[in-house]
Amino acid sequence: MNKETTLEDFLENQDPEVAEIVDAVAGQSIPIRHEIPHRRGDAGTQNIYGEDQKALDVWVNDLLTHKLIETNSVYQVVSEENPKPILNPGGEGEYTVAMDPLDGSSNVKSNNLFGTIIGVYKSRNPAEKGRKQVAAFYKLYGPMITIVLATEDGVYEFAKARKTHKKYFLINEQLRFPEPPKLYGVGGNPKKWVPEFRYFVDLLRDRGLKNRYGGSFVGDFNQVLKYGGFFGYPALLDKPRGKLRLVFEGNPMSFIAEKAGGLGSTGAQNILDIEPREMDERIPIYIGNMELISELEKLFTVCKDAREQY
Ligand code: P6P
Repeated sequence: MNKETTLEDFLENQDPEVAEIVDAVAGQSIPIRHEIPHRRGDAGTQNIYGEDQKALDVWVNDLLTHKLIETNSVYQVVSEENPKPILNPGGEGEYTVAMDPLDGSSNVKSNNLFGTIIGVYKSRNPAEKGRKQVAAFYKLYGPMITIVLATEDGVYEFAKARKTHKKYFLINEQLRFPEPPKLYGVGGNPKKWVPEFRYFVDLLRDRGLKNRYGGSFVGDFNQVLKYGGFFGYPALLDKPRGKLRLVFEGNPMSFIAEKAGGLGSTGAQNILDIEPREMDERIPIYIGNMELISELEKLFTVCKDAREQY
């Protein structure tokens, strides 16, 4: 595919409904970018996790939900910012979209990276296993606005062009986590990491991987995808399920990771194989180069077995 391929060109070869869904989100980049300076504060409301919502969280959530339902390909939108699924009023559509409309919204205050995470399912079940996704993508608001899109046949990256608000062009295709891994980023208070995880992070540092953590999953994942390495929001001593959400964050990003030759794991199992028990389920997330994630899983297993001996 030549480098001047546009997102529209690429989507012509995809499932038409998936294309409509990607296009609905891609087309809102400029309105969202322009709205950011004017919605920097709190909304005065809370999401389903009881977390204070930013004004931009609510605005972007409402905008993208409306644009997605408007396509008539989408039967329902499940969002981190909505207490229940938003259904297509006409009962149209065979697809479910799971989204974190503004991942990393606390970074708006500091003007750091944030973005939108989307998982696409050809199903009317709002809580399918992540492996049932047919596509997943994220939009990253950085120096460039980019879309990283995973379909069945690989991971593609598009950059927002200077012209119309819908025009993006292909800048990377068949993205894979580079080897050797160069970066690691880990959330949570290190004092609350379990000992074996602290040992693993020390291993990464001793091997010369550089610490890069920016406070948004979408931004921290993107740099691991580009430089190779590891991102984790781990189980914590006081929060054994960690912070990040299975349906809205773990599943889409693990689908992308797997299509890029990597792995998303809870430390005990592949995230894509988890049967969601509730929409707001949190899980520990370890994601990045396959070898590193597998090494951590083995370390956790050895420590668990050792504990169970005595
Ligand atoms: P902390 C953003 O709020 C988020 O959900 C993820 O995007 C990010 O990885 C994590 O939480 C950051 O959490 O505890 O570092 O603020």
